[in-house]
This record gives sequence, structure tokens and C-alpha cells, in this order.
Amino acid sequence: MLELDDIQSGVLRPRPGPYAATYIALRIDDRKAGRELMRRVSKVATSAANPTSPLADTWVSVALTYQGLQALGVPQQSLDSFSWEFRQGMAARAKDLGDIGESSPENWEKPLGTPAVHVVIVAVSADEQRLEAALTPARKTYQSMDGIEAIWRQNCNALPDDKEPFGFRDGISHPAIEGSGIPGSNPKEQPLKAGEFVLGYADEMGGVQKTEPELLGRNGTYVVFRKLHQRVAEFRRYLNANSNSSEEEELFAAKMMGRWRSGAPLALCPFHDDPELGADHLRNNDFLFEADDPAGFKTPGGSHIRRTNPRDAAIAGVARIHRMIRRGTAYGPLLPEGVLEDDGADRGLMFAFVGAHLGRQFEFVQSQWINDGVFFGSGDDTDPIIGSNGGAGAFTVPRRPVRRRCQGIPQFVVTRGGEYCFMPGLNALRWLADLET
Ligand code: N7H
Repeated sequence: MLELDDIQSGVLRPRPGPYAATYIALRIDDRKAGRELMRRVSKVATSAANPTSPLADTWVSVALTYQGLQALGVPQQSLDSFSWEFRQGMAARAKDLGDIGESSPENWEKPLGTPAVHVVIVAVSADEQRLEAALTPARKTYQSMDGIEAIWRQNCNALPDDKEPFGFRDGISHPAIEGSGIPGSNPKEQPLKAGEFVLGYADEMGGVQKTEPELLGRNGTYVVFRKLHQRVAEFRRYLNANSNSSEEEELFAAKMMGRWRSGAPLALCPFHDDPELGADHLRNNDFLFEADDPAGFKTPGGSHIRRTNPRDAAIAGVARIHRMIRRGTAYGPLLPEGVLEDDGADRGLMFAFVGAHLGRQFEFVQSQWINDGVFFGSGDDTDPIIGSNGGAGAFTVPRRPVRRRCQGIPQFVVTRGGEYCFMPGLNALRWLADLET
């Protein structure tokens, strides 16, 4: 069984919908103050065992970068026991992640990607009033602590109907995890071993990830935060310019995603949208690909959801070892429907990955499945929606009698920054607070 009372709730429990959320990055200038901060957050961070929060309907999670663990005085031997990718940090991994050109770290929003980011606190509530009510005392706490500096903040707000800025319903597909008691969204997917998502348990390969000391990593997990700016007007213009009618435009968008904007999957309704199905969480993820649609006539192999989770489709490799939990939240104002000109506003997704294996889960999916097409036999095609293609993206829609080949797809998503973090268990937070080095 998973020790749910020690695992932070943000790891396993889906966020509320609708939501208001905030991400706060802190720098630790004084080791003792950093440890005191760990003590205080360990009291308000919610455990996965607890469906309610000590902070009146606001769920608080806390994660640390490698530099954050260093700033707290974690001994080198312990630091060395964390994964190699985490120790490098996201900015150092930029080329492999496709963060090049305008997405490269020198263009990131500061201080993201610099050694100054030590702690990331995420607070999620059902609405802004409740979020602010919980955050005001928290803010007073860290503002009054000498040696702790808040250096960055990003507010996020749910858009209507759980949609993200491009207009698609988000937050649908989640893996089931053995022993968590929290159901997955696809009844056709066997639950995954807990060690895929939480350190200290057996994973799909039979391995158990441990740190030195074991308590520090146990019940913790890696979290990837990425601020991803979305060029909504450009996405709309591209769809518009490549379709002859609004029906064709919607079908084209659905082919790129693998789902209609309502969330209804092409696998279950390939010709027409079905908004009722899209909103029905008992049915909208109940499908596989291979038996029904091996060549991608319904859901193209290159579409966003088939790339990022090929399910049972024939690909090079085994999909189960590349699964992830996602906790994305939208930021910025909605671009009003029908507007095709950019209004200059910053809008997009704070993408959050949760998983025990940064390398074979997040980095693999980002580099091999999103930014390459070889794994399903489509050369160097990239993800048509989020691929890092520098304006030269290509995408194939399988069709009879002839396929549709789209080239020169603009880059619709730009990385504005991000961090690799470790989200410790609650006992480990107390261990960090009690450090005496
Ligand atoms: Fe994606 N989008 O809103 O357009 N994604 N994603 N993603 N994504 C999914 O199932 C989106 C990103 C995955 O099991 C949906 O929740 C956007 C990254 C995975 O069927 C939608 C961005 C990575 C899945 C979006 C973005 C992933 C998934 C369908 C960036 C991994 C589940 C709704 C701005 C590194 C696939 C849903 C499955 C689904 C969108 C980024 C991964 C609508 C806008 C960076 C694993």
C-alpha cells in the first residue's frame, strides 16, 4: 500500500475544477531560515490521504530544486543520490528538450532557469477568494522571514469548461496507480506500479528508486514546471487558412489533437463532435488505438494525444514506461472567440509533470515523442500543436484515397522558463527542517 499520509496531495490527487492557482518561487539566502520555512510548510502541505486541506479548501504543495537542497545544507552524498537530470536542472537540458531559438534559456523569464530558484510553492483552490484568503497569512510568514526572498510568481485561472487557451478541454487523461485508491481515467489501462510515480516503491521495471538517506526520497517525486506561452491567434489563423469551412477547421484541429475541442476523442467519434461524450469523464478516455485504428485513420499517429500516450498502438518501445501525471493550469486572459490578431497578452499553460523518472518519462516524451516522429514511422515530424519545430513543422493526416500532408507548421508554443524540482514526502520535509549540517 502507498503511504498516502506522507505523500503530498498534489502528487496523486487531481486539482479541483474550476480552480485558481498560484506558483511562487523563493530563494533561500540563509540556511536556518530555509529550514524554518520547511518546518512551516510541512504543517500546511496537504497529504494525499486527506481529501480536505488544513488551509480551508486551498491545497499547498512544496518542491525544491537541486540548488534549493544545496541551500538547505543537504550533504553532498545525499545530493548525489538524486537523479542525474534533476542535478543538471532544466536549463542545462535545453537542447535535448527542444528549448532552442526563442525557447532557449537565455530568452526565459528571469529568474526561471537560474540558480536563484530554490523552492517552488504551489497553492490551488477552487476560486480566487479562497486562494487569497489562504495565501495572505502565508505571504506574511515568508515576508517576515529574513533570509527568504520571494522572487517570482505566476497566477493561473481556469478558463470556462476546463479549456486551455487553444480551446481544448484539458485535464482528461490520467493514469491509474496501484495502491493509491484514486481511479485512473481509462478503464482499459492496467494500473501502473506505484514506483513509476513515487520514490521508494517498485516500478514497472522491478526497480525501486532510493536516495541517501532513504527517508529523504521516500514518498517524494520529481516535478517538472514549464511556463509554456501559447500563440493562440497564430494557431487560429493557421487552422483558418488551411480549411474551407468552419466544420473542416474543427476537424483539422481535432486531427492535430486527437480530440475535438469538447474533449470527445476521435477514437470514439471520428466524424462529428459529441460534446456530451467530451464532458463525460466515465467515457471520454475509455479507448485504445491498435485493434480499431492501427493506421491512424481516426486518430493520426502524429496527433498530440497519440504521440504523448500511444496506449497500445504499435510503436518502437513500450508505452507503459513513459507515462506521466499532468497537473497543468492555464494562465493569462482568454483571447475572445473569433479574434485572429494577436493582442500581445501573455497566455498559456503552466505545465506540470509528476513522475519518479525524469529521464525515461518527461525527457523521453518531450524529445522522442513530441519532437520526433521516428517512433511511429514518421521521420522527423514533430507534434503539430506543441512541437519545437521553429516554423518548419510537418504533420500527416492519414486519409483515403490519399493522405493529407501539412508542412511549414508555425511554432504555436514557446517555452518561457521552467525548473526540475523534487517534491518530498512530509516526513522528508521535517527531516530537511531538522538538518544540522
Ligand atoms: Fe498535452 N492542449 O491543451 O492543447 N494535452 N499539452 N502535453 N498531453 C493533452 O487528456 C497541451 C504537453 C500530454 O493519455 C490534451 O487532458 C498544451 C507537454 C499527455 O491521451 C490537451 C500544451 C507534454 C497527455 C493537451 C501541452 C504533454 C496530454 C488532451 C502546451 C509532455 C495525455 C486532454 C502548451 C511532455 C494523453 C487530456 C493521453 C493531453 C494540450 C503540453 C503530454 C488538450 C496546450 C509538454 C501525456
